[in-house]
Amino acid sequence: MDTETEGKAAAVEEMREWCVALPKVELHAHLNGSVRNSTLLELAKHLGDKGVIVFEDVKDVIMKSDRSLPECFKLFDLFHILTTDHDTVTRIAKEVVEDFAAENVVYLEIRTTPKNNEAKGMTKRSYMDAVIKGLKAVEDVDVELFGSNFRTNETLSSKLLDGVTKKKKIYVRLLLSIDRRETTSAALDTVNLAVEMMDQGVIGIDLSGNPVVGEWETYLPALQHAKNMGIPVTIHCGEVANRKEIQAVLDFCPQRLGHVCCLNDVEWKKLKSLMIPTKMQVEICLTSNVMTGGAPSLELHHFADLYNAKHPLSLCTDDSGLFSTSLSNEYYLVATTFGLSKFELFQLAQDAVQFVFADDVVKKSLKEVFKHAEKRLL
Ligand code: 6MZ
Repeated sequence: MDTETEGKAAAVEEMREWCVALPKVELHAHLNGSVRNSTLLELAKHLGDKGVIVFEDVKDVIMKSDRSLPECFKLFDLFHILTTDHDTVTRIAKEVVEDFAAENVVYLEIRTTPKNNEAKGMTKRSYMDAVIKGLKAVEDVDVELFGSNFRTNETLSSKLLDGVTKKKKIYVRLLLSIDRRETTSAALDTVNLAVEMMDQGVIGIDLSGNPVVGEWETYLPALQHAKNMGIPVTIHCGEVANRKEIQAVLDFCPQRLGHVCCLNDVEWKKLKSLMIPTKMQVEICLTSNVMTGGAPSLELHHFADLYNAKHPLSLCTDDSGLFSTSLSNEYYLVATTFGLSKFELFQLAQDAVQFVFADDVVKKSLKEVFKHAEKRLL
């Protein structure tokens, strides 16, 4: 390698490490889309040995790196076969938090679809209990879920007495997803479950699922119920060019929108101008959008347009496992594709604090995290 190439490689490495060290806020991460490939392969092997699936076929599908939008939803059906029993749900929830914390995500909103599965004795409630059990099982980092730490003071202080260095801390909150395949009644069940679990780390509702399936009118009563109950809502919007639905979503005015890929000029204008009471924040998922064709390329991604218009946005992974990305990588991509400086990347990460669904106490403590990090990173 000549000196120039070596210098370039060192600069890339330095920038990647800086993006990992940057404290980050993740607002759009689907639980089952964020599962480690190694875990999926292990689960597939286990089901293969039991004759439930053909491991070799599944292995190739898991390891494939390019995925179209329809392929993603076929894959989710496979993931759900692999992951949907209580113990596995607990395991993946634990691992997903560990993975985000390892790359310095300091606040994580995980969204997941509560699932009924009679064969496994699973109800939407027991599914969510299994998720929460997983969050409580994390040991490498301190997980803050309810506004107070899980671990008792006794355990914490004994760790300090043992001379163990202070652990990283991550705030985790849960959003319950309504799958577009669900009926009005099932969607309402999910919102009612969110109401029931508001004191257990659940803080919002998401509408997601295959964008070519289902009708807006089916979910509207549940989304309206969430709104009436004061539960924050985020909606996947414009993953495909469904003009009627994009219009309806913009009229509904959720607090946040995911993706917003296929908006036309009038819809862009509307999104940028609506103030009810503030602008709707956009969860930007670069890698996901490019892989699934929602954006033609990284360079032509609508991030640039929204960023230049100073529209509120945050970088997110969507499905870090499925798309082999990480939140640090998404920041790195923004730096290298759009030329943002470290100062601008820091601002972008810090600004995401304003859009978390958690309360002002959490926001205040996250602002402190960034204040401390600023001295170190800039
Ligand atoms: C729409 C998506 C998605 O809920 O089982 N999901 N919905 N667009 C996307 N972009 C690619 N990525 C994930 O996580 C998996 C579920 O999240 C939704 C789909 O409904 C998928 O089945 P959970 O934890």
